[in-house]
Amino acid sequence: MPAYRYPTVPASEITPKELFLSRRQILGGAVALGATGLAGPALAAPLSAKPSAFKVDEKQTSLKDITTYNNFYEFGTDKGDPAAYAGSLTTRPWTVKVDGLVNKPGEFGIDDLLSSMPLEERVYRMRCVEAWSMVIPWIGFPLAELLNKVEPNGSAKYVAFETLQRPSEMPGQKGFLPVLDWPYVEGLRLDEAMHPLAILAVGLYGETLPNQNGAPIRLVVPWKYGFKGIKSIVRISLVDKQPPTSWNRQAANEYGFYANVNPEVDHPRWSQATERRIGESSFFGAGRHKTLPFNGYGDQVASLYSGMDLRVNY
Ligand SMILES: Nc1nc2c(c(=O)[nH]1)N[C@H]1C(S)=C(S)[C@@H](COP(=O)(O)O)O[C@H]1N2
Ligand SMILES: [Mo]
Repeated sequence: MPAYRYPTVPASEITPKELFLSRRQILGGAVALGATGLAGPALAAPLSAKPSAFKVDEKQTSLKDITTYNNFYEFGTDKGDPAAYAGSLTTRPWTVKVDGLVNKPGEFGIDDLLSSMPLEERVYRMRCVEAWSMVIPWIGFPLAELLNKVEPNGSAKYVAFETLQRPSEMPGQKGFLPVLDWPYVEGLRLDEAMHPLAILAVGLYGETLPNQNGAPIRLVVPWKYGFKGIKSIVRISLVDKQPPTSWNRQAANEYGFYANVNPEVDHPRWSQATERRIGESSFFGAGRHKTLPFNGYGDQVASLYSGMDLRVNY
């Protein structure tokens, strides 16, 4: 594996999308020709989607930042690792198995999902538990659309998600001392999963999802910390008990099952009151954004948690 890193670019440099896309194509072409031998981002294909009313009115993070500053530990723990190493992930053929407490379990091919699901653009804030954030124009469809197809039965209470396990293409899964137990797993309560804001994303910025962002299909739950947004999903199971989740298993006192964005509950090692918006400058704390309860989606989701003590059920 070449120790390739994206060159550091000053935060002040803003690359217009077209220019950046053509650079990706040049990079992709170089990889195809074997000229460099570097793993690079996969070539993206255009994906059309209806605009939607789910759209935050804030400056969108650049495509370059969204695709070069990532958390995807299957490819390494540095922010640049996924962009450097995920290019070789094979994302076709790809099926998502949906099973468990349902009347009609099924396996869904990714291209069938892309052509049959109502694709919408959703411009959401994303707030990582590490106190940085982005604004991302996703393309996706409501998770509820897929769950309704399989008809959860009366005993289904939670939804469990699982990422691909393929150490031959995911160098982070081969480690001698793995950071996480693989495969990466996540979960939602069924009513959270059915909420219209919860989507399965298959693209961003008008194109199919770059591998480093969780190709070909990943979860986006904008009112929760970013680690709930499990990438490269191969299985979704309806279950009756709260399923284990990767970061909670790794450090239960630091990462809860619910993980709703909450500026009043600090991480044991840092404050969650503010966040650094990627692509914006901030010197000694100036220029940081205030973190909003439920990441700003409280009007839409707070009722899911009425009666729950969110300081306990973090
Ligand atoms: N399978 C898997 N999914 C994952 C992760 C991961 O390491 N593996 N990281 C999570 C974390 S911590 C964050 S913040 C988001 C980052 O998504 P992005 O790289 O598309 O911004 O993906 C989440 N999904
Ligand atoms: Mo994160």
